[in-house]
Amino acid sequence: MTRKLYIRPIALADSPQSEEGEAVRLGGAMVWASRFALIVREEDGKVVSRERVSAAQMPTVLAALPADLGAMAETQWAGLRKVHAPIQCGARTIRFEQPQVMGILNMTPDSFSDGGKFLDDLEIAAAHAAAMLEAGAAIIDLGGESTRPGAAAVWEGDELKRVVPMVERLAAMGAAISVDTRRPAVMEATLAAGAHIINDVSALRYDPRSLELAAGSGAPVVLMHAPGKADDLHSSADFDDVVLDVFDWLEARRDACLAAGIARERIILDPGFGFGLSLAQNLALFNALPLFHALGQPLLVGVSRKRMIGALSNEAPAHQRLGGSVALAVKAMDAGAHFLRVHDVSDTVQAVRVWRGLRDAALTDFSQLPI
Ligand code: 7PJ
Repeated sequence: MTRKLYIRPIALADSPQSEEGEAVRLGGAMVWASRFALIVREEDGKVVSRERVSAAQMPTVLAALPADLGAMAETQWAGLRKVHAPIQCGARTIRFEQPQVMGILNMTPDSFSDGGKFLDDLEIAAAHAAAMLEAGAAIIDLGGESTRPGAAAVWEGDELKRVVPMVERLAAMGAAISVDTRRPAVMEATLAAGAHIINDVSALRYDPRSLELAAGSGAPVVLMHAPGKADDLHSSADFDDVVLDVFDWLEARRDACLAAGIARERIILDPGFGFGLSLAQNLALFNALPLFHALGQPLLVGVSRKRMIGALSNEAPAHQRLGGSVALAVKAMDAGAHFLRVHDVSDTVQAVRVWRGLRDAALTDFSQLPI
């Protein structure tokens, strides 16, 4: 790695009328930023400089950078301001100007928060999915393999048996469907059965055939960061700087996917909360979410009921983490996240609607601001 530069938004606003003067819109979301940290780090991973730059100053500052950093900076500056084209999931169009809720449907015996509930009864699972759609979920994320720490790997045949019939049911309901899987055979079978999006917590690393399959399928893909090898998603990593290392990692995976023929408009990125990260690392990464817009892709955040919430709330068990999940969903929206992957759809959709109402008001009423 050579010297690298990062543009991290540090002053966010709810409208372009920021008190700091000019603000730019992040990732086409209802989120603006008026001030940025320009961070440079050397090949050895050490950050060597940080400079604050306002949105208004940015073009001048970028033009004055040395050539090696200048090109990187221009790419990130364009990435931060990129408006993402909608994605098509069958008859449904998913747009990015407001946060979209992805409802989790686990067909697993051992998921940490709802394991076993839906496995044996397709009717109960289908009713739960229908309720999530009714409550306003834009996408149903169907999983047949638990990726919680210590979960046993499932046999591919079992995973197929768990998810394919459910995909057929969801497709018949007209749902937009993503499938949370690391296996190309499961990707292929579920896409054939009517699924639309591949959600791979190994970012298409678990099986080398996944890249080719995903490229050939034309389906949008969610690439999630997980440290370590693709078959041990919870091994902890030795980061120089968790935020910048995850950024570089996602950028490299995105570029590997582009090289394999996956279209840029079909790549969604996810920092991978909870996977191999300490509480401090999860929190640092979460606070740095706005930086990830610089990659120029839609962002997905999955923190629902995760352990970091328990760790901050007297070890509340998974089913008592709604308040923390909604608090983090709101923070993710403030950071411009495009997708929220959640268990509690109706509560999260309500939070999205209230958040959206506040943003609409901020965009239309400037009468209280100083001139
Ligand atoms: C995530 C996921 C996540 C994406 C899981 C759990 C563990 N996919 N699959 N992002 N987490 N894209 O739900 O707690 O954070 S499984």
